[in-house]
Formats: sequence, C-alpha cells, structure tokens
Amino acid sequence: MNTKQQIAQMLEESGEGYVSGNSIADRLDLTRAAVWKCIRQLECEGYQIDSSRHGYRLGPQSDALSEYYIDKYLDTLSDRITLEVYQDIDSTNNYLKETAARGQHDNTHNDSKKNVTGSWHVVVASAQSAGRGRRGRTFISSAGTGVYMSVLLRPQISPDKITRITTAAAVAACRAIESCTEEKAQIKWVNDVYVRGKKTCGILTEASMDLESGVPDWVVMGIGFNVYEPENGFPEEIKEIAGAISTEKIRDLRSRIAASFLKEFYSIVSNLEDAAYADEYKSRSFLIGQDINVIGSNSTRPAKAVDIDEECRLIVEYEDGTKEALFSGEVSVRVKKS
Ligand code: BT5
Repeated sequence: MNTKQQIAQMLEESGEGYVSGNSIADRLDLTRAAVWKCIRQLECEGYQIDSSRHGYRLGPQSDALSEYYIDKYLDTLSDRITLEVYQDIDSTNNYLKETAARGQHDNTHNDSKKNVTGSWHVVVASAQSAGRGRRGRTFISSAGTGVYMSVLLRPQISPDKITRITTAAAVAACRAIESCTEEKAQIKWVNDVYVRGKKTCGILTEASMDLESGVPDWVVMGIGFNVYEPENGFPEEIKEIAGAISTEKIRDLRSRIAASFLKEFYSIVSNLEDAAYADEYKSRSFLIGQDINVIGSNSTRPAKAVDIDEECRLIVEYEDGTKEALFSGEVSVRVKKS
C-alpha cells in the first residue's frame, strides 16, 4: 500500500471523526506538506475530504472508486473475486484480453453444470482513455464520474450461448442500479441500459474461441456505467443519448454499483444454462411494441419489435409481414412524425 492509500485507509477507519494532520504525518513519517499533497491527490480521485482545524475526515459525498470499497461491498463474494483497480487505463477490456491471451488468471473457470468454480478476475477503472464500444465505436469514459470494468470468464458454453453473458450483464446492471439508487432501469436490446430515458450503461462482450473444443478460451465482459454527469456535461457527440444514473453525489455510490453488479452478475452466470433471467430481460425491455429500424451493415429496414424470446432474441416484424429473430445487432427506435 502506498502512502496515499495508507492515508485513505486512516480516513476510512476514522469514520465520522477527524484525523489530525500531525497524527498522519507522525504515523507515516511525512511532513505536513507531504500529507497535504496526498490529500489533494485523493480529492482528485473522488474522495471528498472535509478539512478543519481538527484535521481531515471523509465527507458525506465522498465517492472514490477503490479496491478497499468495492471489496467491502462485495461481502461474501469478496473471496471469489480478485480485483485490480486503476484510476486511469486505456481500456479495461483491452487490458484483460491481453492478460487472458497470455494465459494469466486461468484459475477462472465457469462450468455450466457445476456452476462457478475458481475465482473471477475483474479489472475496474475510474477513467478510460480508449474505452471501446461495439464495431470500433468509442465509449466515452470520463474521469471520476463512472465505473468501467471488465470480467474475465472461461465458461464451458457453446458459441451461440455467449450472448447470454451480455444479456445476463444487462439484467445484473439493472438490478445493481435499482438496489443502489431509487431509479428504475430498463434495457434497450441488446446491450444498453437506460435510466430516465437515457443510455447510462453499455456492454461489450468479446471472446476467443478454441476451434477444437468448440468452447471459448476466454470471454471478457466489459461494462461501463455513467454514474454521474461530468462537471461540464456529456460531450457534444453523446449529449442527446447519454444520461447519468444519479443526479446527486451519493457516498460510495460508484463502488457500491460495481460490487452490486458483480454480485448480481455472478449469481446469474452461475446458472447460465437456466435462462430464467430471460423473463426478467424481457420484462425490462422497452422496445416491445415500438416501431424500429433494424440497422444492417449496408441498409436500414423499418420493422416493429414484437417480442423477446427465451434466448433474449428480438423478434421483429418487417413491413411485408415477415418475421425474424435477431440474435445480435443493432436497432434504433423510429421517431414518430407529428
Ligand atoms: C457499447 O457499445 O455501449 C459498449 C460499451 C462498453 C464499455 C465498456 S467500459 C469497460 C470496457 N472497456 C472498454 O473499452 N469497453 C467496455 P455500443 O453499443 O457500440 O455503443 C457505443 C455508442 O454509444 C457510441 O457510438 C456513442 O453513440 C454512445 N456512447 C459512447 N459513450 C457513451 C457513454 N459514456 N454513455 C452513453 N452513450 C455513449
């Protein structure tokens, strides 16, 4: 643990009480100026620190994304999850894909019959400089306002079941948002979670297949949550579609959402063969009954979203009356002309 983390821990352990600058300096053999510098750095990481003549203490809006907090909120799942937490990274998916490809963390096994064995390796970041969406798109990952994380899985499932990991993550994200805030969360097929009509969360699942066994070598499920709106608002290019989960700062919210998501996701993935969560996925979907466009690589086709089936496929009906079950892909809601 570095000096900054030691100071963070002292503040966390003191609860409502102040810790004097002198006692921090004495305990860690630092100058008062060095203590102050660390306090400033912690503030940049999301710690809200009240300072007075009594010293320093964490304020009610302190919301740092740290291993300490995520671990604390993981409760009993804590021994099953190894965490790496970064303030800044290029992309948690890129990082975890590279480590998976090198064969690291291969104690992570998910057996569909025996449920989950071994531990999960999870990478969490407070900012991403190269956050990725699907098909080469960017996922804007502003510093200090979101949670960006990737989970490494090695499930013994056939390739056609891999989309279950994305749909399971969407359900887990909705449950996490609802258990940590007063908000209602809904799903826009296939990988977006909406709160108050705006996209607050996106999911990108990537896998490497073992062609001999027909099961994936590894799957990396990446999820990004916009917990708060950035201070200067969302950037122009996503202003119309992006939203934040919370309109006010809430103590430890980012770490609580991260932990709650992991607990819900773990519980669904432990039983992935049982697609019971698909009912919940369907009940949370806001597309059914809507006029949509099905976006292909070269064309866009108008249709109606009529249902979501037990595999979380979107059933669409085109204008000529033909129906199709979409496994993956992209749709947009058609805006009605008034
Ligand atoms: C996604 O792609 O929404 C998947 C996003 C996955 C992000 C996580 S964060 C942790 C892990 N590491 C990564 O590098 N990625 C994963 P897609 O459905 O293709 O949507 C991308 C589109 O969403 C963009 O083209 C924008 O229009 C919009 N968008 C970008 N950033 C956004 C944000 N922060 N909030 C809402 N919408 C955003």
